[in-house]
Amino acid sequence: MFYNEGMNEKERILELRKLLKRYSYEYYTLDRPSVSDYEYDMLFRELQDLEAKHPELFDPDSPTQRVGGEVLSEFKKITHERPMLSLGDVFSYDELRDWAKKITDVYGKVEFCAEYKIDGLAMSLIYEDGLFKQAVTRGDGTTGEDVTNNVRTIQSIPMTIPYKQRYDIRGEVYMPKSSFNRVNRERRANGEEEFANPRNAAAGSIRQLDPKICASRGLDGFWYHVPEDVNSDTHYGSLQYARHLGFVVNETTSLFEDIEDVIHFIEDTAKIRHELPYEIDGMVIKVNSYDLQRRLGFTSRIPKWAIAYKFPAEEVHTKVEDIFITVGRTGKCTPNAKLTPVKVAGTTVGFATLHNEDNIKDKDIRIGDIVVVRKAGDIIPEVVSSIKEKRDGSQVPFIFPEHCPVCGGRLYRFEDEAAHYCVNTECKARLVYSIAHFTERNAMNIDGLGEKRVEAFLNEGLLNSFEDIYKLHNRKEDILQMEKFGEKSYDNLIEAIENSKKNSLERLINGLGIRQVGEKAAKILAARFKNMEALMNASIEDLSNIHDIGPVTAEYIREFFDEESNTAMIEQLRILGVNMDYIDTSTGTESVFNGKTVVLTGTLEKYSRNEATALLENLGARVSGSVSKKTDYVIYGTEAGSKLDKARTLGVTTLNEEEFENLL
Ligand code: 0OX
Repeated sequence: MFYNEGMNEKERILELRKLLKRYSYEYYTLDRPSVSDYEYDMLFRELQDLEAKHPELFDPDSPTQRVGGEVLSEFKKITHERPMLSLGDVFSYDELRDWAKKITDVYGKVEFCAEYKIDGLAMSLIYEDGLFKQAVTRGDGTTGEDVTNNVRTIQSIPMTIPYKQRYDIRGEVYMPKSSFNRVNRERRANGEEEFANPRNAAAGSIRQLDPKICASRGLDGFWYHVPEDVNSDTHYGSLQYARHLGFVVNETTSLFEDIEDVIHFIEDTAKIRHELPYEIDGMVIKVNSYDLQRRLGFTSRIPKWAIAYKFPAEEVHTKVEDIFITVGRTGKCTPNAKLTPVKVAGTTVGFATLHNEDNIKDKDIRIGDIVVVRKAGDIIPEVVSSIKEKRDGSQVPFIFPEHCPVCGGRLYRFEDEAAHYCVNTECKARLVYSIAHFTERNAMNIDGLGEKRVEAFLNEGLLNSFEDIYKLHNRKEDILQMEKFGEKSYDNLIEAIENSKKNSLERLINGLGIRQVGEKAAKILAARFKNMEALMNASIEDLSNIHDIGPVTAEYIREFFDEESNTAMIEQLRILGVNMDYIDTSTGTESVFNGKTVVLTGTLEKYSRNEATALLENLGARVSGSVSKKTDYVIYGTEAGSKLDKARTLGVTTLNEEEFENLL
């Protein structure tokens, strides 16, 4: 829409970058978008296409570079120029009053700044010459980790600011509740362990070596501390200036002259905190004047001029009406309490996990007990304890069943494990989950065969295994008799099943439901082994030599293929026409770099670092920042240094630019 006919592509690139930066600032920082998501996406794509045509115009600050760049093999340790402070905390208003009194007794009337305590990950952002230079985690307060590549993907953080001196601003990177729910939904679908709370999820995302993963997690940030007074002699003033520079400063941050007013603010916040789109676990109260902050000073790493008031974990009482077992995809049996519904931390809770047998025994939780319930990390409901004084003799201790509630098979509790498992691979509970996982979008992608339908088909005796999916066309009559099944949906289902036979190998590997092998690991395995046969023959050593496949996962994979019923199932799938080969969509041609880990070092003559990276990634390689024994190739240019030496010491294949080109 801003396109000017006479404009050349270079000008258009520059214009698009400017436009997209503005839209992104309006959307992420101001929360006030002026164009639709669709318009934004179209402009973004146009810029991506033009940049691909003009690699010579590469700019690390382009909006397209904020969706995840170079993959690292470790984070660099960075010493903070000024230590990152911790907060002392209080748990009651009286303790808060005492803290304020100690200050006002000496200094008289004092202005306090009160702000939400965001439950995330403390971070320092460094700007030089008006450009974002580095993001470092708090670490131990003195030394943190360089997570610049990941933080760059947080769209609300400005990459340029109108302030030319070195600028250090600190705040909290957090995961909004909406992202947390989405990420956990995806993890559940992939059979991965869910994050316990948004804080863990944010920390787990920031610690990803591949920034694309971090970018996909929807993190955000609030900025609340400028250690050196810039353009203001108060904390509040420096936050207003930070907002002017483009940072997201929490709007609720407020000034008070009386600690009693601070307490009212805390009380009001406590009432609405569960409705906020992000988690807060308390409030932080700071002395506003920088001068007074300096006079008050510190005790070790804790400033005397700030304090955290922590919200108490809300606990409620309710009755355990029953205890029942659920069986997961891996056969793991989890005991759960059915509760008389009760409101806690913002939602009504009717069920709570009891984790395992030992937990029930240790806490002596009985059916009929009145129990204390709270949400762990304010998210997942859990039973804290039973109230023994409220027993009337009708309570019944829970005896962990010896048999699976779904298939009746024996339950096993393995040595050193707290959980019970149903090991019957034909167990219906396991089957429903397993088959639904097999058909899922990221796996075999069979539309029309979700969990509900899989269950219905199982009940009708139409499905008992993965193989049965590919025999469903023989059961047309039976299927058409089922409720909500017309000719059209039958045809669609059969077509989706037929199409799934042509899937590339990684989808099948993901669908098999091997422990710890989700979408990402499946891709790596498919790219490396190319066909099912080779993967099935891989040794634990072959597998754990692959970057990103740890020794435990390697063992799970080997175990899976050592099980005869699994190899027989795969053979059946092959006979039924399911493709067992990797289809390389990166270039359509086979490349020696496909599935390999490559490190670039020194200066190449014909390619910039980014061009070479893009080229290799298109060929299916993973480009890493450091050399280890898992590296397959080190490609070196002039002035290559320690990485090349290390590669030679480790016996990793090294290629100069000419050799690299020959292999291309
Ligand atoms: C928060 C938060 C944490 C930083 C340096 C001295 C006091 N989690 O929201 N810390 C601080 O301030 C510290 N403020 C906050 N709002």
